[in-house]
Amino acid sequence: MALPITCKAAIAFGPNQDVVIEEIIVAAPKANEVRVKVNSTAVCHTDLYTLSGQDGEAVWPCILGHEGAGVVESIGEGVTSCNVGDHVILLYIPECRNCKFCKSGKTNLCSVIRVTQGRGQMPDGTSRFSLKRDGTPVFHFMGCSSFSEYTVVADISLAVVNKSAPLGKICLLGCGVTTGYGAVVNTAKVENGAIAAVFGLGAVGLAVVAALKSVGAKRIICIDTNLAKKPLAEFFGGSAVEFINPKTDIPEGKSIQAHLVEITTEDGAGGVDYSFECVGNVNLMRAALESCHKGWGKSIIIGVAAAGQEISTRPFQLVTGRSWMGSAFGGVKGRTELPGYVDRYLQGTFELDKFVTHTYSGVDKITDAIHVMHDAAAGALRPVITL
Ligand code: NAD
Ligand code: AHE
Ligand code: ZN
Repeated sequence: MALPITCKAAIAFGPNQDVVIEEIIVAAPKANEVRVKVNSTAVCHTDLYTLSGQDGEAVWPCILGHEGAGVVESIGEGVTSCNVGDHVILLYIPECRNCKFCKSGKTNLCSVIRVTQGRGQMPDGTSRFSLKRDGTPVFHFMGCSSFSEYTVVADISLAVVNKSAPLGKICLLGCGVTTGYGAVVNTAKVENGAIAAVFGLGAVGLAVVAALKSVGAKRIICIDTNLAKKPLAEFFGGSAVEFINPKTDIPEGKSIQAHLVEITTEDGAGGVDYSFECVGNVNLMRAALESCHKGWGKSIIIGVAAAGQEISTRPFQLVTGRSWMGSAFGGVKGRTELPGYVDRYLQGTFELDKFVTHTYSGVDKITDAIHVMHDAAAGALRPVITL
């Protein structure tokens, strides 16, 4: 029987505050739960978003982090899907293989533990984390909480992967890179020769760019307010990339959508076949939709907008054949598909290394990693912390 573990974690006590490194007690895993020694975690923009107070589901204090990989330390009663010592990637979208969603064959949005996960709880409605100093319970986050040396997750929230893969790289498959890649191949189903626009070139947007290149997109029009992203776009997208800084490259008084339609006009009609919003800005979501070609253009929302915000456009945009879609974790079923992504990384056919722009050692450095994600001049895609 596993015993509680004392370790360090980065605690988020409230919005717009630095996380605080504290000793915590991590309880033993209960039935159908797994305790993981987190080896590596990256920081995703969504961690910043929740820490900024824009996430309507935030609960405090909590342990953020959801791009994590580690080693199974102990398992609770009834766990059969993994063993102690297995290497795993944490999954914020679990895969139970038994709920209405999993069985539909239409979505990756397994919903069996979504309600408790959104409340920062384990499936039984309680937490496995508490502060060592006074026993205060600490909430979980996105079913992962990777900003801790040890975490407890549901057994359906883990992908067991090849042990030879470096955990400091494959932790990225827990969110951003997989999301961008999957949005192209699973959600949009982009075909060879397509014209696409990508709004926002963080790790998510650049993973979209890489996937567009891999499926043979003819033009990959990249839009970012940070010029430093241009060489990265060219690295991931090659010669198909065109870069637009909307602050400097668009004629005065012209919208980005009007510009995109103009530069793609052929035979009297213009617009991109596919657009991807990878920022979380509702104005850009509209621009992305309205950049699409009449009759068939598809716009995929990936960015997460602040609680309470809404999107709008003239319904005529949809009546005339454009589609507005969304993508969570790129439509990827984590337990089934991530082991294959890891194998492709090991074979050299799936890029991860170039997304790791900053590395840190020790849980104490999570604050620095969060700060670097906020610093546009640092050009961070993914800071990875080895715990
Ligand atoms: P990031 O902060 O690393 O990158 C955002 C990029 O957008 C930056 O390059 C920034 O310069 C650019 N940008 C900001 N404002 C802009 C504007 N007005 N016009 C053009 N570019 C602009 O973020 P990330 O980690 O790549 O995540 C991107 C978004 O995707 C976030 O909203 C995140 O929460 C969301 N996300 C969603 C999923 C999902 O499953 N749907 C998964 C991961 C992340
Ligand atoms: N808590 C937010 C929702 C945030 C959101 O949309 N999350 C994405 C993943 S972002 C990963 O970096 C997602 O997968 N959503 C599906 C889900 O079930 O949460 C809010 O607005 O309340
Ligand atoms: Zn994320």
